[in-house]
Amino acid sequence: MSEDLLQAVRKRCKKMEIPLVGVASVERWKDPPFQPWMAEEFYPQSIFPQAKSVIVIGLPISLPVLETSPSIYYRELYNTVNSLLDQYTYRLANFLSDMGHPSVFVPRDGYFGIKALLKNPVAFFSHRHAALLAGLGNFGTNNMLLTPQYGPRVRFGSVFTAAELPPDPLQKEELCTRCMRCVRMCPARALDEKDYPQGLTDKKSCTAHSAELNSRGISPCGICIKVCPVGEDRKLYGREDASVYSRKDRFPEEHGAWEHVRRYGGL
Ligand code: B12
Ligand code: SF4
Ligand code: SF4
Repeated sequence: MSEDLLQAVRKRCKKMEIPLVGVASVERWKDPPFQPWMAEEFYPQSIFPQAKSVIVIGLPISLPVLETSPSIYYRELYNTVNSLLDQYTYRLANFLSDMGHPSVFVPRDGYFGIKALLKNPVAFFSHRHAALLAGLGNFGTNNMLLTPQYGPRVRFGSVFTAAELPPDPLQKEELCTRCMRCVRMCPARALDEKDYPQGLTDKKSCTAHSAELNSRGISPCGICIKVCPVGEDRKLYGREDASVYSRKDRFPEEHGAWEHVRRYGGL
């Protein structure tokens, strides 16, 4: 186990302003924390047989931008974060490979547009499960991985590496408060009240809603991550009171700003 190498990776991530970094040993996929789990062909060592560790990074989705969703503003942020995730994980993989540890990045999504998702809404690797096993958070009723720092408002990217890095401890405290805001506010009724993985997102309804927004240039939706009360980021933006989304009478300035943004840039 190389503690020094891990420190070098962390230093590199800090230089790139990556706030969340976690490490999982690939053995963790064989000893899942809950059932049902994914098929073995989705494990990192099945995709990259040299893999010994997975490094997962997380970049935040700024709450005030997400609050304008559905909008071109959130879409642009989503694209920016996606591009950074791919660039950072690509660079981290090369950083490790250059030091003699064969490594590869995994794209943050991995599908050929919404049509491919409508055909089969599953990718070859799950970053949510990787982030869970790297100790970055745990699952919420909205099927997203919640983190203490940003709740579900974080996107993940992963690096498979042959280096044996010391793994991070799993997040012990359950973060989801089961408030059911995500379930109530979902415009496609794609979520139910059961905990993950008993209650799974209705991928068809969510994807169909996303396809409709995409045809107007204002996907993704993201309401289920916007309304979640978990995350330190809510304090930073003065958003502890979640009634802000339903009470236009009490928050006219905020609603005015979101409506303004939504009027521009889409179809
Ligand atoms: C396909 C996809 C979608 C689809 C399908 C959604 C879904 N819930 O799977 C659509 C378009 C609908 C979608 C929507 C959204 N997505 Co999306 N999506 C993905 C993507 C590309 C692949 C997910 C995947 O297929 N993983 C692989 C399979 C193996 O895992 P799985 O589907 O989770 O589940 C398997 C196992 O867990 C197991 N399993 C689990 N439970 C059960 C139960 C039973 C009975 C059985 C038999 C098996 C089983 O079998 C499943 C199938 O093999 C990932 C990126 C990635 N590559 O990880 C992002 C990702 C999951 N999405 C993300 C986000 C943020 C969203 C949205 C909020 C949109 C947005 N950006 O604003 C919504 C939220 C929807 C929701 N609440 O679930 C983030 C999540 C971040 C986080 N904090 O968790 C990800 C990780 C992207 C990223 N790089 O950060 N998404
Ligand atoms: S992204 Fe939108 S449609 Fe999909 S589950 Fe979340 S709230 Fe529902
Ligand atoms: S909105 Fe509430 S129920 Fe949904 S994931 Fe967040 S804490 Fe859990």
